[in-house]
Amino acid sequence: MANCNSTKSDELFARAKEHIPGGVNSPVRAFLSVGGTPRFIARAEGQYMYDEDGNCYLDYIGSWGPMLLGHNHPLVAAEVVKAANYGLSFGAATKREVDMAELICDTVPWVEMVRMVNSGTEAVMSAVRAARGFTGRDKVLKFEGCYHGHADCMLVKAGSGALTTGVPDSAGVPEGCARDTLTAVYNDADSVERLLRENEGQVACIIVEPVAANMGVVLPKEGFLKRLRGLADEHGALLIFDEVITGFRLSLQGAAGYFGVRPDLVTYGKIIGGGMPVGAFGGRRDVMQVIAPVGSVYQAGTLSGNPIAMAAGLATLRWLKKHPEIYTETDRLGKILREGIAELGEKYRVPLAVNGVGSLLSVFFTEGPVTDCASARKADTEKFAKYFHGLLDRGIYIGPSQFEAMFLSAAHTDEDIAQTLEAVEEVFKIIG
Ligand code: HOZ
Repeated sequence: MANCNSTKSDELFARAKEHIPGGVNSPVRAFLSVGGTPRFIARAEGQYMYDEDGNCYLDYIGSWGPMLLGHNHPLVAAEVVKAANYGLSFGAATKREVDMAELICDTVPWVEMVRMVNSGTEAVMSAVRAARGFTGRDKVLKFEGCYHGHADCMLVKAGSGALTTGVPDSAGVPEGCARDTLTAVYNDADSVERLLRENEGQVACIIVEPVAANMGVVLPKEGFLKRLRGLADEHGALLIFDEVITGFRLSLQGAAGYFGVRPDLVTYGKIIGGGMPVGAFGGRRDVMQVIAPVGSVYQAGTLSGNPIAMAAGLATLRWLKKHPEIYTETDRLGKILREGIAELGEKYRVPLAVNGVGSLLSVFFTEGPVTDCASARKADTEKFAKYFHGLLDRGIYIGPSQFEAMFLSAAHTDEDIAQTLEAVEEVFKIIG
């Protein structure tokens, strides 16, 4: 038990709770569903994070996705410092924004135009508005357990922190807003078809995480995404892939490239900002041209295309383009980890469903299979809490919720995976 001392984190958490709701600036961080004190992080390097008490953690959160290159990558950090020397924000057009738009559009052929924003939430909110403006329709169709940020119309049967904290339908969302959000069952295209028929001519878009990663990781069944493409076309709705997590993570062309299904619009965040606050939405030229100042769908932002964020994002994406082997390598390590955990589950009779693809994975404490939100919710969250703390005490840092993903990075090594499996074995011996 290397990492039990949390004196400074305890003190900081007590102070934080006085002036920050729940002591955190994003709910899952509060450790509510696993109990205990959130660790206050002082610095991070490569695959490691260090807290205020000096504990070192092998990190599998990676800032919830952005740190695919590992923490504080020297090339990214150098570009940020270089950019900072020239000014932090201009509120005016810059060359880096053009470079970023060209880089994204050159890499992802179905993204013909792109608009930068400041977060994944903003990207989704704007993409949905664009879809509504383009189609002249109000309703949006999402999936139970998918999380698309915290815009009002997306906080209906939502995943991530909303699921963890038990408020998938948030208070404060006007009834009228929620009424225009239809929710289907992930991996059940028939449920989508039914809703489209019942709301014929009214659905502006189907929005989906092509790999769901906010009810834990849930993979699309064979043919599911293709069927969504067909249904969207058939019913005149746009298909939006929320690739805030999967974009540039599953492949350079994200999940759309990985599964070979083209959306009309795509949302990005996380990796494209290399750790700085960024989001983006893009896609078909005819759809994107509804956005102001060309079209009549308004969207704007003082810090959009911020030069420091663009510098970090460009450095990250350029590195990924130069090192495409990262995708096969993280996939290889992910597979060893997934298979290793599944074997240990069998050995110690811990009922498990291990889902994953590429550098994303989740361990559900249920017999499984986990294919949608209902089956994810069957997981034993108390067992997860014990597992989480067992790993944390052994210096392994995973998301403090059954319904979040584990993220691998280019910095993780075979030794790290072996160390993690040793820790998992020790914990399974106790909780099995
Ligand atoms: N919504 C994020 C997980 N899917 C958590 C963000 C955070 O706490 O930083």
